[in-house]
Amino acid sequence: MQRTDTDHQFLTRAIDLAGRGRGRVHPNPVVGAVVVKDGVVLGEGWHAEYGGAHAEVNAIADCDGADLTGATIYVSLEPCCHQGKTPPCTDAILAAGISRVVVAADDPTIKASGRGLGILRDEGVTVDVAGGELAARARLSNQAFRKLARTGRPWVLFKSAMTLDGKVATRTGDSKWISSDTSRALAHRWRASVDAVAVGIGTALADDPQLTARIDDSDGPPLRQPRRVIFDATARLPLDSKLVAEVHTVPLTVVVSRAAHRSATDALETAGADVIVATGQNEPGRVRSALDQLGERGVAAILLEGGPHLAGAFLDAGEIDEVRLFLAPLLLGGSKARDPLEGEGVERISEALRALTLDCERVADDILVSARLREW
Ligand code: AOF
Ligand code: ZN
Repeated sequence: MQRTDTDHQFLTRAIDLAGRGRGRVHPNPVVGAVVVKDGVVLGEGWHAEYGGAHAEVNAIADCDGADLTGATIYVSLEPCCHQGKTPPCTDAILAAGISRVVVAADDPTIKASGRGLGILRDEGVTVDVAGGELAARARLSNQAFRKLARTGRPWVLFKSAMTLDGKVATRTGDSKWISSDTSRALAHRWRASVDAVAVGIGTALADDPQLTARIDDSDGPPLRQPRRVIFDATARLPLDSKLVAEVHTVPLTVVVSRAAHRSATDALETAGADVIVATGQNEPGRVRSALDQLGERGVAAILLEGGPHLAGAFLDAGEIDEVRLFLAPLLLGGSKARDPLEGEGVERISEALRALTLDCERVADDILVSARLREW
């Protein structure tokens, strides 16, 4: 594309505006748009509510009926051309008489992926697609949406809290608490930002957790509650667990294997749980099968909280997309103290999964290390 400083500036603005929809449009993408004519911004918009008007439509409406002939619209995602919950944005752009469309990222959904841009070009609109850093930024803002669109499986964020010697529990299994209150409150915010929180049955039996998003901030708005997902091959989750007790307040999915007894899965279903039968020859295969079925249920982002056995199976399956690890200033020692990731692992360093990015920040007494493993 013919890049100018102004293109860069307005496209950056569109990507910034997209962020205003974060947390409100999920699992749809965050999208922002800016309409510019003769170097003057006439309108700005973003996708603000799930099922609501798209960014382009809002930006055009914000122009208050100004003559948009010769105007350019900058959009962080390629415009849709399908009739979904709202009419196609390509129609709105053409109807407004806009002459040029500048796009940051592609939309990988089957019904989009270049079609809207083709329609616009056929109608004589100049279409420019950004590359480089702006395109990457726009793609990063919609990782869950993109992975679900491309693979049918949700994007997975693995979170763990470990000691300086890399342990997540003592040799007796004690793990309360490794990270600071502040770190744990942050993790509760992450829960509120995903569609599902997943743990293995070992963790569910040991801790009897609720897995809801809770923060001691009575002034703030109520947190969005993710579905709880328990990987429980033989359906051992007790009917009197807190997870089952709250099933009518927050949805609960139990992932079992074919080895689970029908009587146990029936009892869970009768109690109100959603039961998924994961198929596959081994644990990584069953993880992928479960993710396929969760994707079909519209789950786009999962926070994986362990334990080590389940997290290892996710890693072996190649299904961890990002990790966030709290490093706490503790040392446990002990060869039987637990590591964050079990499973098979790799044989050679040359086969190791290498993070694409690595960042760290101080959170109270802990250090938070974040790494992106895959980009979509
Ligand atoms: C755009 N601009 O602001 C957004 C787009 O069900 P709907 O009608 O809301 O359509 C959702 C799909 O539209 C979504 O999966 C994605 O492909 C695209 N999102 N497209 O042109 C926007 N939010
Ligand atoms: Zn649209």
